[in-house]
Amino acid sequence: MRKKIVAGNWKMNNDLAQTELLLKDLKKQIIPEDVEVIIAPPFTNLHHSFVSLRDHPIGVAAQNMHQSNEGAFTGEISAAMLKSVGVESVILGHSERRAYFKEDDALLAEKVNTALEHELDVIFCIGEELEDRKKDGHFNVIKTQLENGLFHISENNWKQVVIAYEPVWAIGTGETASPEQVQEMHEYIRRMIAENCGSELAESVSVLYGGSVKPENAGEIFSQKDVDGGLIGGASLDAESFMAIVNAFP
Ligand code: G2H
Repeated sequence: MRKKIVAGNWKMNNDLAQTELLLKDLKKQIIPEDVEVIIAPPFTNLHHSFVSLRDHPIGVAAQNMHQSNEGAFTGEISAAMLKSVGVESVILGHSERRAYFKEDDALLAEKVNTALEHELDVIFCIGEELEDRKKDGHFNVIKTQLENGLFHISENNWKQVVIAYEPVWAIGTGETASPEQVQEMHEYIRRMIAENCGSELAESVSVLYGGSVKPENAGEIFSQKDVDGGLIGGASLDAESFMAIVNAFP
């Protein structure tokens, strides 16, 4: 049985006061026992979120981290710093990091290694651009991102890894991949893991979908065979919408 996971990626939203309000709303909700719920607030609100959620089943993730352990990297945050404020996992390779901050597969492979060494779980994001899909290159893009960024890890480390498939053309655009497109790619991702790391392991890895997931479309997406949950952006900023998505599994 694979873990069902819904993670809220707050991106660069919510100051401390807004975070307090959203946490207050989230804590009123009943979290289903079979779904792992995670929020990823900005760095400035990680510790506050961890303390506030201490007796609550919602976990706290970071949206990024630096690949080095420490040093002269002005403006950056290390894995150890995240651990020290109660963070359990980190999102790596989000398409916004890849596009705006030029994070490539080689850098992401380093970040993955550092996170795993520090016992942080990794939500590893992959996804193709619209251009790739138009020219039928989407499977190749995903294959390359997996091979160059993730497939070097040891079998033992896979327990700490979740994959999030987020087609760039469906992010924050209101455009969602159809449930068939999502299932087709998730099945492909699982096949790639099976070919590289064995079928037993492939069956155990949770693969999330991200890209304009809303309460209205979550149920259909989550009922696809190879979809184990979602990475939610915009709709995670409102407790009611986020919880409707958490409760959308069939
Ligand atoms: C994709 C997603 C969360 P949204 O970036 O990672 O955001 O749900 O707003 O498309």
